[in-house]
Amino acid sequence: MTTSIKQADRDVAGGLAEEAVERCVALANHSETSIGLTRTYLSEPMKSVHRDVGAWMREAGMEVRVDAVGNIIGHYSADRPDAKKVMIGSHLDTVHNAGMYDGILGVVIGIEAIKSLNGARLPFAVEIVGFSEEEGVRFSSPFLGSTAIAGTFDDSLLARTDAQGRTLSQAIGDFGLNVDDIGKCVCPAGELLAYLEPHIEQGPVLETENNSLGIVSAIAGQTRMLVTFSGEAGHAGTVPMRTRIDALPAACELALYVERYGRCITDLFATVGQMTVEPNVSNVIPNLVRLSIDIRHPDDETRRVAVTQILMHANSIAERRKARFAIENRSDRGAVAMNQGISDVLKKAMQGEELPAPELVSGAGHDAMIMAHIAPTAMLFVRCKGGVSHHPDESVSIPDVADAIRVTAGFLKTFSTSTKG
Ligand code: HGY
Ligand code: MN
Ligand code: MN
Repeated sequence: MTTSIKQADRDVAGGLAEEAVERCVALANHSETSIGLTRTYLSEPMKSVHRDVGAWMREAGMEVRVDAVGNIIGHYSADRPDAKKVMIGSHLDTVHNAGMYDGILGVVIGIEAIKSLNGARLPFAVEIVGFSEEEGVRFSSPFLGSTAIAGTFDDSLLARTDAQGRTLSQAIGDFGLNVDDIGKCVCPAGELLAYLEPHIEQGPVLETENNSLGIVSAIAGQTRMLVTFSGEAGHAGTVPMRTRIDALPAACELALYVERYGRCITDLFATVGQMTVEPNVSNVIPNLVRLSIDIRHPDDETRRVAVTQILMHANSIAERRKARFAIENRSDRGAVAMNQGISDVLKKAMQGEELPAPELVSGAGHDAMIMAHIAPTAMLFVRCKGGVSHHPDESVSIPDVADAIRVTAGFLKTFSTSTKG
């Protein structure tokens, strides 16, 4: 392609990238909180997100549907009937006090890549998906959207309650969806040719090596648990120190151990992100403390050993302090390698844009680790400033987003030359 056409391509992608970033900023207005961005599973603001994203999908030539677990899907039909499909997307829910690009950018890049086709059809359909729940914030269970499409949705979760006591099943009904239709979300076997997830890196590697984009080789496995220490409540001014069974110092001992353990194993990530104290008043000795433990590693055996070690230590703390302790396993997912063939197509698209194609492991979890069980899957990482994520300072540059849109469109064009659809 001559440089002038290439430059024209770049200019178009630049305009689409500007629009993509504006759209991420616009979606950040749809929040459960008046300050900052928090948008958890099927919360009220998700309806406004569906309104905006649905409009953008239709404008790009897609038919739009929302499935029974709240995934919004734009369908861009193929150049022939009964063609198979490629899915591109990410998630639209956020953590508390989130950044504007985690998940959302991948959906918007997908829409812009379809827009850049200017109505040209491919030998396969393309579906842009905005998954409804990846973070696992509201019901402490991640990937509710993608597991429904992958056919691995855990029905036992329907009875799980959120902080307000609403069950998952009620939340689905509250949003105007029908829990009896969850089975209809499943993507029929063999229909999906590939899944591609564009996503911010959420780490510093691309920025450190001065690359705008990267290809994910594998996604680290992750274990999320809730550990509860139970002691004895009592008057803070009268119960002698040596006779107390105080649940809070027990939990703090464990939190410090988790950090220490995480620091001594290469590539291990060990985090206590949540801690609730009961009765949580200053003049009562805490009798119940619940803490979350999040363990990740690219190697599953190393992660499993870490989980065992940490729980053994928790047990020894409880025994020594005569406290009781309980574990609840909230989520446990093995590491997932990305598909080499699809990653090679992505690499070819990057080379077509004269971009380096560095490979890196993702410590963060993604819907791609679910979709990889039903289709050849690849992830495209986009540099984010300082590697900051899960924070309001999360940010991307328009040129990097333009690279990602061109590469995503290039992926579709390259893939279409190698598929029968
Ligand atoms: O927590 C994660 O791994 C991702 O951001 N959901
Ligand atoms: Mn996230
Ligand atoms: Mn994410």
